[in-house]
Amino acid sequence: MSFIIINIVLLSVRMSSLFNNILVFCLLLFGFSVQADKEKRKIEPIEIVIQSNDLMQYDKNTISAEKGKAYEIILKNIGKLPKAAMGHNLIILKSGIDALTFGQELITKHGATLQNEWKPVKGSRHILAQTKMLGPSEQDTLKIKFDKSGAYHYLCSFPGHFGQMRGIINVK
Ligand SMILES: [Cu+2]
Repeated sequence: MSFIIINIVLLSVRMSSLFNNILVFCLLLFGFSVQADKEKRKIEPIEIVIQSNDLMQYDKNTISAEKGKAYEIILKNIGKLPKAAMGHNLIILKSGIDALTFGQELITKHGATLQNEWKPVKGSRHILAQTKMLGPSEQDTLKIKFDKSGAYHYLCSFPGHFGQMRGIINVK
């Protein structure tokens, strides 16, 4: 009889130590997932959506950003007109480059042509990042990090659009 009792006690001790192990394991797992969550949050890029439309407009002309953070800047063309008539892109210039001046020199100096969809192929030293030329309902994403503070101008390089399709990203 006492042998059975001892056995039961031993079994329950074993069970409780097994339970403890499971508990510790669960706590560790929870700890790891919290940590992983934190790290994921840290590296997740900040999303900025800019829309372009058939009225030759961006929906944002001023954007604030922070130095050193990762951004995903998404251009969405919500227009309906064909690309050949009302295409839009987003060209972010390097800090200190003026969008109006760059826009005026797109064709004469920076190599934008109908054949290359108005991409300023000779102006790359002035450009930080650029999307492709978008037709109706298309979108393109720029993954970008600003490594110094300042004003970064942006514009659309479709002929004549830079007059109103431009803006500034203020990075601090
Ligand atoms: Cu445009």
